[in-house]
Amino acid sequence: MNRPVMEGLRLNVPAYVKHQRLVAWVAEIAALTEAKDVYWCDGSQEEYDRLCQQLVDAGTFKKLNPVKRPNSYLACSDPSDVARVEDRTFICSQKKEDAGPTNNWMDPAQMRKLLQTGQDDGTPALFKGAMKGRTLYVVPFSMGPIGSPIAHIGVELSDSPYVAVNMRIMTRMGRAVLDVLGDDGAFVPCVHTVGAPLQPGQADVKWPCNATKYIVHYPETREIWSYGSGYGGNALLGKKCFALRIASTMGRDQGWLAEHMLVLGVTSPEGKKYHVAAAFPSACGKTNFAMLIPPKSLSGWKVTTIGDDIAWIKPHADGRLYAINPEAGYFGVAPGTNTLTNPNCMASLDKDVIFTNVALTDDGDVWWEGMSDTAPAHAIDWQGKDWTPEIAKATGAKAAHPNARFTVSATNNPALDAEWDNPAGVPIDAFIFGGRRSTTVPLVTEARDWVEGVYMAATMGSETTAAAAGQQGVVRRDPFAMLPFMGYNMADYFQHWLDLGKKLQASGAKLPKIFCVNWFRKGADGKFVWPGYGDNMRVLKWMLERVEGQDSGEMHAFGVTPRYEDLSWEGLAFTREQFLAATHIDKADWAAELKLHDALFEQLAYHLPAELPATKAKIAERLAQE
Ligand code: SAT
Ligand code: MN
Repeated sequence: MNRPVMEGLRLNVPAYVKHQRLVAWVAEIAALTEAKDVYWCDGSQEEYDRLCQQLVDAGTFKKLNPVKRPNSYLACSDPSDVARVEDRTFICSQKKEDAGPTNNWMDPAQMRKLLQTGQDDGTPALFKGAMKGRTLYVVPFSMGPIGSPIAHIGVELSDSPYVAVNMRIMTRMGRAVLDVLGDDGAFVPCVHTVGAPLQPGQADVKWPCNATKYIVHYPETREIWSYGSGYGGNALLGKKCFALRIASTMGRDQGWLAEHMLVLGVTSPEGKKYHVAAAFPSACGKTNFAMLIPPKSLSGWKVTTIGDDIAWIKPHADGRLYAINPEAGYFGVAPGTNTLTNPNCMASLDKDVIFTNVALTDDGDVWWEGMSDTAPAHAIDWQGKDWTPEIAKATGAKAAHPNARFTVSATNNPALDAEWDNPAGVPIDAFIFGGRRSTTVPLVTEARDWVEGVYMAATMGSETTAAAAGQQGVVRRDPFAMLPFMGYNMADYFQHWLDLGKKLQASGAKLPKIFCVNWFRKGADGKFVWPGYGDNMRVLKWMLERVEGQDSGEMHAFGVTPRYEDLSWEGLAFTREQFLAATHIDKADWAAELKLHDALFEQLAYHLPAELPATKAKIAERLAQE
């Protein structure tokens, strides 16, 4: 089947590939992008090692000291390509209203001209010739256990070997996926280019990318086209693009949920197992929470990880919601991670890791801010410059970029849940929604019912982080922690959650409880009031007691909160005053907060479910009476 597409280009289709539509599509993209050649990833260890060596030879990867960090690499990106680009991310539905006011939208016909076919004024399409001088990697991947009825398959065509090796860690990738696809299986086509074609004789750079970036989704045809970036969620298209934006539209159409949630298992001292799904915005501690180690005084409790970023959640015949982690690895934030904040994560990073944008130490290992109390006396920072604590003090230079990441297989995690790979998923007992808020939002609140829970999740706010390009630390509404990841109209998504709740309730099932948390409140001294990390187990334990029907806590304007005596304080010096600082509800702050909810509802007026403003009115009324 090695038929030439263009002069000199062969498709190199392996004999095991039986899917003619896939082959035809690869041929079409290879012709459009004028790739130098085509390579089909089989997902083997041998292939991974070979591609990593190739990246070392190209200068993209630095192999780390094999004694200190076996089989691990460091990549440093172009300084302009360090995070997701939300303002360059588009949902190109046929109708603008279906993308909704929280997404960038362009007419799909217009976008196709811009990316694929060329514009009316003769401007060539961005993808035309975009892979010149580069290999096109065919990366077949499964989101979810291979062959699982809940899993879905994608194929990413990328000119980045960095993407190919990261995809091998982050997804189930390779030949086994094509075997499941057979000769006519459905897959989500994902096209990715760094947008840096090479002319004959032109030397490559370490991190090719383009100042122009487009991260484009066509929800109706379930296609992804990504141009110009090689970083994270912009380029590893199985993650945010497929598993959240495209999957959320699949979930809307098919009656399930694709959520920006970690999923954890928690086992009580009595041996009862619960499962909790928790939504937090990017870089707000999902990985830490999913790998939590309880404090000594609660050591009878055990937390295990099912997923750290994304959950696909489907209603089961038994009336409950079951969740799987569609991913197979973690793409987590390195800075701030250490043996105290997340020992399980640190242990996961002992070997077989790809680090991106952390610092290189003189002994060939990695370092990042917050990894240890004492910084190395000298390192090479993520931009390749000399770094010392003195330089940092004088210039503020960071050794690692604040959005520096590690890519590591889930199987490296010592706290991995035994069920993490179960194709049936795990039944969810509680949902948690949390933002990063220095003020206003109390430590934990339980919604009175599903509708109030949806209200709390829909109106959630969070301070922006380095995970996305743009200003940091500003509060924005981030409904369900899905603002950057919604594949359709946000108001329709709220309706989808309400409908699902109604449907489950009608079946007589016990709905998961919904909680809202804030680990990030600060005191007058500017320091976090709540210790967080392992001590979050104290809050989690209270939630599970509530799931068990315990009458602990008190009702207030938004729902139920624990009293001081409702949490276990053994082993932690945390006074009533501190508890009050973490939990108090300030009327004036909340009056201002509710105005922001109004502003959100105004923005989302089209199709906004009437239940939400009605819930707001009730909350405002209760608040006034308090
Ligand atoms: O770059 S990613 O989108 O994968 C990370 C994140 O923002 O959560
Ligand atoms: Mn995320």
